[in-house]
Amino acid sequence: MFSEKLIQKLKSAESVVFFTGAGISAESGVPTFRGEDGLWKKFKPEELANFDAFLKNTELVWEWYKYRKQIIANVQPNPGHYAIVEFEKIYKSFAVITQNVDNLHRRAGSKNIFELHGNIQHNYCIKCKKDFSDELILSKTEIPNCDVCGGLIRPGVVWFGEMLPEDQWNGAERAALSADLFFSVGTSGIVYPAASLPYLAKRNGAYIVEVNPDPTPITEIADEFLSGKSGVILPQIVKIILDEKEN
Ligand code: BV8
Ligand code: ZN
Repeated sequence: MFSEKLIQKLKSAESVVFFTGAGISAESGVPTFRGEDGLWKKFKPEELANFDAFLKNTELVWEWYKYRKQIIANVQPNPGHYAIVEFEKIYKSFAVITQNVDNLHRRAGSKNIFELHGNIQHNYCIKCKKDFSDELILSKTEIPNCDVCGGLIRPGVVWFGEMLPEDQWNGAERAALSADLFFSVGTSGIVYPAASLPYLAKRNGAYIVEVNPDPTPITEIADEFLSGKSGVILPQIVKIILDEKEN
């Protein structure tokens, strides 16, 4: 199922990076953004995932995020997330760069994670930046306000038009530049600057492996396109590496 070249790369790689999108959480039951069951089928990203929309339709935007928080609170990591945890044990230089805000990589046990678009289980006051837990947010029906300064509380995710957290972006860029094996898993490669990372890694000599049921813009530069579900394909790759190590 896998090319000799990929097997060689798996054996010789020193620094491995996984760049993930909503597709890796699909098998956990988390709807993707642009797929058939896409979250944005009902809503448009510009209507919801941006700060102006939040100020204009605070009630609607909070409703959408509470709906997504409930989903996330009731799902588990899937074999794709756990396979990536195994990769981290095998390769001494390793990073997960995720666009996902669902915290599933951390819950699966991944350690070196760069969360480019924040984390839906975080919330903070837009005025004084105080952090607020989901328990408090989900216990309220009305729009949540800060108990210190009265400011409006927002979800801790990066919206369109907002800068990515600098430390996360810088770490992700450094990891992409140093990778000799770069997996792009479950992302449509549409959202920037995140989607520029596979191109950056490629330019720096990384071997690019894409895992996705469908081709994406990234497929053009991928050295390998493994068409299928990450929850099926990634555990198969881990098995190959472990078998190779035994022989
Ligand atoms: C910024 C958090 C600027 C919130 C998200 C025109 C051209 C280029 C860029 C732009 C442009 N106009 C505007 C921009 C910039 C904009 C952008 O890129 N827009 C796009 C839509 C064109 N980007 C930004 O605004 C970013 N900020 O640029 O700042 C700036 C500069 C200077 C100074 C100030 C500001 C911020 C972007 C962050 C937006 N936040 N989410 C929330 O989640 O609510 S984006 C959102 O999309 C999620 O984070 C998601 O992760 C991300 C990417 O989506 P994917 O993960 O790829 O998911 P998708 O559904 O699309 O695809 C799923 C894939 O999985 C599919 O391919 C499917 O086939 C596959 N799949 C399905 N099942 C499986 C599977 N794969 C494997 N296994 C399976 N089982
Ligand atoms: Zn406050």
